[in-house]
Amino acid sequence: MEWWKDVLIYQIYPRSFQDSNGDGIGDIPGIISRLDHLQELGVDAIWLSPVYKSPNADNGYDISDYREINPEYGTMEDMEELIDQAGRRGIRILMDLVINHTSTEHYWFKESRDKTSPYADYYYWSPGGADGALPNNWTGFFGEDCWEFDPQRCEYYLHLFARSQADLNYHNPAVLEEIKDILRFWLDKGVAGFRCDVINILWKDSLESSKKRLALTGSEHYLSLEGTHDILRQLREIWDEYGAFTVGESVFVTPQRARDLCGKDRRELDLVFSFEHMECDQYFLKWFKRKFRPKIFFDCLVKWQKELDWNAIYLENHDQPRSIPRFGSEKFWKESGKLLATLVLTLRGTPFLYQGQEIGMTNFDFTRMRQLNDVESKNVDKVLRRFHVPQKLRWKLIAKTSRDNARTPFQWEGGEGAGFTSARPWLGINHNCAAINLADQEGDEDSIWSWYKDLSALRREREVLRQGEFVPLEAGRQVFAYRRELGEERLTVALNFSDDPAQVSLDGQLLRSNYRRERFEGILQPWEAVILE
Ligand code: TEU
Ligand code: CA
Repeated sequence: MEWWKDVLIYQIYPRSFQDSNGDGIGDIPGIISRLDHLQELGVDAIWLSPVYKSPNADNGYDISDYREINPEYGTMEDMEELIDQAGRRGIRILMDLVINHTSTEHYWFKESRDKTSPYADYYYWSPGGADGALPNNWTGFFGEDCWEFDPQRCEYYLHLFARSQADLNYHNPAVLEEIKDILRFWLDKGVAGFRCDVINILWKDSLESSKKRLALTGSEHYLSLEGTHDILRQLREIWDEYGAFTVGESVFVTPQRARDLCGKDRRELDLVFSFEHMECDQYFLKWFKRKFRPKIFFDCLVKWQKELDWNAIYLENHDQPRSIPRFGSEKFWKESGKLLATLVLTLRGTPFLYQGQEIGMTNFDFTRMRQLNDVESKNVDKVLRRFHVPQKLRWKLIAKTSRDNARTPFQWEGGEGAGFTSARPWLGINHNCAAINLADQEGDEDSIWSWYKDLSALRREREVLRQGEFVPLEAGRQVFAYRRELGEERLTVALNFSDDPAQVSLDGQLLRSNYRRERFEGILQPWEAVILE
């Protein structure tokens, strides 16, 4: 059995986890000081969002040096200390591998501005049309043009994300060699693997214009192409040498595309994050929210459980709003927080928790654009403004969907600074930290935190929860029920995604209920989660 099928993984967004030196910014020594918390939760591996040197246009997803630590976060010694200290607790470190693009502050890019430099072809450059037209009609992920003119080289460069994130040109074999060296550099330091950022768009087959689409015009020239698979097969050789684990973030992924990446016969990556279940409360684009319908969500989860042998299970990350207001209920905050915990920790696959999820953190309570930091939110605001969308409506769309919802500082304590910092935090702390914080939940057996710890321990104890087959029982308008089966062992999970009670006909002895009841007689209370043996 591969080790990564047996573990619980926890994502840290370093900027918002723990500040150790009073500058309002989370850092690596801060993470080290909180390793006990992770150990208590039963975390086996940390996915660390980028800590490399970066001008932070996209908070580290714009890397200017892959072999340096962002000084705001600490030093390379701190990083080595983290790998070491985590290792002593049996916690592995996974780095974020962002290799579709680099920051325009990276020296490769600076060199690349000179056509005679050996780095000239490290990026996609194009002179554009005769009349100053852009090289093609593609559109980017962050709602802006994806070409930027560079006055020094007098050409445009491609950037599918922010304008300071230039796409690397893998048609130049030297680029892949650089990446291989970087992988070795980190694997030699003892990291256990990588979360691979937008990994299915590395290869662009041509820069031709294409059919206009509502979003991502041009994507047929880079989505999940053979060239990308070829790159991954080459990187796999290094990963295999070190026994490294990889989980890919792949955009517009279908079950087939996922199997092409991590099917047993292909094994280019070990796992992929799918997005379909995160899109069931939207029309086409995430900015156009629609009412959350549990049935669509359940059907989607069942579909992926069936289509793939092994899934990455998650409900939150640094790009998504928090899960309780989204899939649960703020009115039944505690109950629904525990219910979502039950879902993540009892589906078949490798569970990923995102910092703050274990205490039921909710979305930001900002009221103005000015309070936001996220480059994507800011760009989208600009685009909407261009289309004369009134300010109120712009804010409504952005507030619900902004990535900053998940990026507010961790709420360790109730007081000012929330135990996160003694200074002014880089991004506002939610005022509900007086009510939602770890310190309070630690002393409370009935808290969301205690429930996470309990279920994480149960999962560790019961092999059926880790390795068992998934058998769907009910995916209705309210209730999601399924069984996990391993040999003679059977556990049934029933979840009521509703403010109203629900009746189910399931048998078995009650093992857990988030209503702390003694017996279960077939009625699920609002947002009740039960596990039956
Ligand atoms: O995300 C890629 C991605 O698909 C999301 O950014 C998504 O497109 C976005 O939220 C728009 O809805 C990865 C990282 O997770 C993200 O933080 C980075 O900004 C992005 O890549 C660029 O590196
Ligand atoms: Ca700091």
